Amino acid sequence: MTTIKTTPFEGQKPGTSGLRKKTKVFMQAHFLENFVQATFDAVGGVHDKTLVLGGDGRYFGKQAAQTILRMAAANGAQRVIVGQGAWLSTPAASNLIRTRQTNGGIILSASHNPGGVDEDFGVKYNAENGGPAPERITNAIFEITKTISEYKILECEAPDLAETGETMLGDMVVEVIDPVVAYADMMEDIFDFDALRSLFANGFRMRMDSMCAITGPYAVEIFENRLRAPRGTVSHEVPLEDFGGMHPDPNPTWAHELMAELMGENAPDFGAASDGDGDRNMILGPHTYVSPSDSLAVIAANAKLVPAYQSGLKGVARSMPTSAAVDRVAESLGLDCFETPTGWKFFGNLMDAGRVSLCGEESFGTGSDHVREKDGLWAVLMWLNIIAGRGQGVAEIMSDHFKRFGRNYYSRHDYEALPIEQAEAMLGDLRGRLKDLPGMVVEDLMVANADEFSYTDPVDQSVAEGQGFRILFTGGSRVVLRLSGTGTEGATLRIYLERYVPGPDGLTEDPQDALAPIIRATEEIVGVKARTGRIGPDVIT
Ligand code: VG1
Ligand code: CO
Repeated sequence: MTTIKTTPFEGQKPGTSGLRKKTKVFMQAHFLENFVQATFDAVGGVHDKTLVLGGDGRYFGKQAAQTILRMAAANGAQRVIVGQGAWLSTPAASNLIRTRQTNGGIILSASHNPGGVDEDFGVKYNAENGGPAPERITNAIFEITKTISEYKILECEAPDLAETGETMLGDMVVEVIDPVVAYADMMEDIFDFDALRSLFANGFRMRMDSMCAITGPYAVEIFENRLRAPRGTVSHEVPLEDFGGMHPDPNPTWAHELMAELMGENAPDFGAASDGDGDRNMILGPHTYVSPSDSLAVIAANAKLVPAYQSGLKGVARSMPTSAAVDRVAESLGLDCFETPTGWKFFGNLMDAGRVSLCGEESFGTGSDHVREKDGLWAVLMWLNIIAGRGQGVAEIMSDHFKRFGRNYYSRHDYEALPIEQAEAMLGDLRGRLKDLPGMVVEDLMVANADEFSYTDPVDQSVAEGQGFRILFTGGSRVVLRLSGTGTEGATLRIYLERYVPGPDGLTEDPQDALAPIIRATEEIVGVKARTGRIGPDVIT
């Protein structure tokens, strides 16, 4: 074992999903090592502990895994369970941490950010409940990175991770496992696989776009092997180090091939995509796009059709910027509904305490208490099970839902790579004007209330402040503004727009049209285009 002297690095606070940086930054001498040692130290060391390790297959992932194995061994870990080829989707890693009762795990991914030597890499630590590290751990990691002076590593070759089985690395067991089997088995326990097999046997056509990222092997095993959907149902099914140049972010902009297929002639009955590390999902029907907020609401309303949720949900939760569509379902079903800050870690406490079983975010994230991360393929299977149970297609399910609950027209506008100072000044200025906004009339809208969201965790009473600006208009429309915590270039401003229209009529308008007055009012109040000189958002979802 060698102890290598090092210098503190210009760390950044790990955000809601660990540390994300350009790959070349992680590849600098000692950078990855410093961050990993800081992580080990922040959790009280890894002596005698068991960890899970794997990632989304992106460039540098396997090399990073080998370095981490050598460090874990030098730090006295007892065992590391690692996916073959260093592959594990985020939800599969969460499942392994839980079912193998390990002390935690390290996931190598920058999620939906592009991969490759000139793109992004990321490292995140998940705690023993299988969920993203809570703030107390990420804060400790950050503090340690500022003073770290050495790290421990074994000077030896690490296993190549090509074959499953156990080998020794120093005194530590390296257990290489098939990354897919345990996850696919869990899905078989949750869903009615017989009903889904009949769906496919009766000619139901699906397209699953894995976007050259980690869900490919999982999707092939689940949909094609176990559910016997035709070969070729899963496209871009081989994980590639640069995701084949794709941007594995399942939204209409980046999953444009899938969009074109589902919006075109001879569209299949169902379409879905997932992101780099497999925790996000997008749901489509022929000529139908399901917004993530609506997807959460539909899943909540129909969960009882799925065996694992037959006896009902414990409660539901959504992040604050997510639309209130699920709130209406919760109200009608008599369920508790929690509103949390952005980021999956806030759901963990609620799930651990047995208060909620279903959670979702507007950013294409949906999941349940089967793991402690959002889960892309789980959401796709929820939809398939609901389609099979109701005997309806996606468009019919949506229109029935809107008739019953009304529709929360919703859209998110992202302005990417803004100069950080400019973005911060704009929101700082808004913060100063919040108290003057109520009563202001713009367009035909009057501001009813404006504040900055702060959250007190109902389980441990911890407080998270500064979680986004909310401007509420009379009549229930609203706009939320916040800066991204996961971008790696400049600042990304996210503007979340929402307007509720009760059913049963008038619910087929294009969301951008339905939201046009709120979009104009936001520009008048905040002046995003005026202050940034941009002509419009970079990404609209
Ligand atoms: C984004 C999303 C947020 C999500 C986070 C991690 O964060 O908006 O809802 O929890 O990504 O998702 P931000 O701070 O950039 O808005 V993932 O799939 O990247 O782990
Ligand atoms: Co992700």
